[in-house]
Amino acid sequence: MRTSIILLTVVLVSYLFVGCSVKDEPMERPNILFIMTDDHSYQTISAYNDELIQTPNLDRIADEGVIFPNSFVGNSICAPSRATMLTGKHTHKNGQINNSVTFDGGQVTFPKLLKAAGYQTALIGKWHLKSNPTGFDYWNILPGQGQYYNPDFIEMGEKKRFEGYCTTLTTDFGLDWLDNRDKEKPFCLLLHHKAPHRTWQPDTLYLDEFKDKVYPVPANFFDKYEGRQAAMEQHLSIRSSDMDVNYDLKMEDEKIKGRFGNVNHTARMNEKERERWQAHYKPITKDFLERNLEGDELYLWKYQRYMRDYLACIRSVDENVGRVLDYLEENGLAENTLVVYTSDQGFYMGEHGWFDKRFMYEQSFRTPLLMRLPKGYTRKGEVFELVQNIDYAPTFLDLAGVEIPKEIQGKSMKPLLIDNKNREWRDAVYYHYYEFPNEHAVKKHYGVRTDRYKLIHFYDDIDVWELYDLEKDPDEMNNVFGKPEYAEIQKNMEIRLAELQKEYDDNSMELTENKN
Ligand code: SGN
Ligand code: CA
Repeated sequence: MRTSIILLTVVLVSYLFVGCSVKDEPMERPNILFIMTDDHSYQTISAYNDELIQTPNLDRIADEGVIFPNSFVGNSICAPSRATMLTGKHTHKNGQINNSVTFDGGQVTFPKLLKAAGYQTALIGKWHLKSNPTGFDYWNILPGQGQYYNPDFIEMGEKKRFEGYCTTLTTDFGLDWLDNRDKEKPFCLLLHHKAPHRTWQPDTLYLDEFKDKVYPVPANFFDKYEGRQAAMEQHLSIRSSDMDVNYDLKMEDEKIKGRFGNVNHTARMNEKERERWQAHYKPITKDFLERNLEGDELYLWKYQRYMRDYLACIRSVDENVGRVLDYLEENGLAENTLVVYTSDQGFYMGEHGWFDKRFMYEQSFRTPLLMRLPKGYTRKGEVFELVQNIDYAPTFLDLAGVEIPKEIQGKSMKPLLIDNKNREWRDAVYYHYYEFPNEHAVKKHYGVRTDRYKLIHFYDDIDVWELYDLEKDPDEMNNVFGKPEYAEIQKNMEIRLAELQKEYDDNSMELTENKN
């Protein structure tokens, strides 16, 4: 009797133990839903910063999962960033150094490897890589930059126009695909939005919601760029005609001479949309003409208009992310799906007086990254490690149990997602931007960032170094390169930069440098 009780206890305890440990194991082959927007700044997600807009649905991902305050890109512009996330390699390795070249779709990408491993793969929305997508069972993409209103989509090679607003349509197509997928297989869906890309055209339903909002002006809006030549010579200023009153801010009147002629913003709209648009913008245009603003007053007016349009675009993004999260919950997919939300890069919301991206300064080097984790991944809250868009591909492969190819330069974030224990991680991230000379005139540059310091070298038609102490100078106003008190730090950062260029095998500055 006693022996059988002991035996029974042993069996029970081991059953419980095994049962528990199985339950706690990170789940294998989770679904992957990779949502990416275009030019969405972390400053305009309330989980990061709640001073500009409330984004309850994006926050849901962070609240139920993790948020990365130190998430970066390797080259802050669209096509390069997309090629990086597909290949897990910096742009000098995947060839997509700027927006102009065509992506080599013959390369190894994570969708191809997932597909080969039995995942169903789909890409819906913005693509921008010129060559046709490879590695997807299904694709339905926007041509080029895409259109906000009644946009064209190219579905598996066939172009068709659709009625509706781009962010909503992209989501509709994503939900349709989820509904009709082969439910026997895990899925990997890339849902990639056009919004909130320039020229920030909101759903006409949400225009008025932001009309009377007044946004705080960044402390360095009137930056004079002292000691920062490349920052001085850019063309991404709200305080100049770089941001055009007609083209960007939608003031249409024969008295307003835009840089690109008088652009008709309602060309693709249906009658209802056009009516709502006119009802919103006409009184604003009238008021603008009457006030005859100049100088700083004009710049501040432009900033407020820019913010309102941009944030109204985010309003739709947030609502549509909510629709997808609801779908996952209603269809029993919340527990076995990794949900990732990110942007192809960050964006300036008036910091330094700017819009756009490209620079290695914080607002455009950083990109939002939120994840809701599948069952068994118990990490919660902020993950402070320095992560980068080279890390997405290896992370997805690792979660799916697929071997990570040696050529991939990123690191799997899987260990960071398992629990709240500290893990070994990298101490620095690398950056290299090439698109010069081009629109916005941001010089070529490369650099390194640690948790506290950033070293940048602007090159090509310029030879300027910058060093920032991000703890003392988070707004990057004070270039301390060459200052004696930073000599030691500068030396260490130079060494770290050379090490990273060796590690990532980057000598592309020599290849691309304009020698004339
Ligand atoms: C367009 C925009 C630029 C923007 C680039 C790259 N001009 O050319 O402002 O920097 O795209 O953006 S626009 O007049 O067409 O709006 S990216 O995100 O696609 O790389
Ligand atoms: Ca972009």
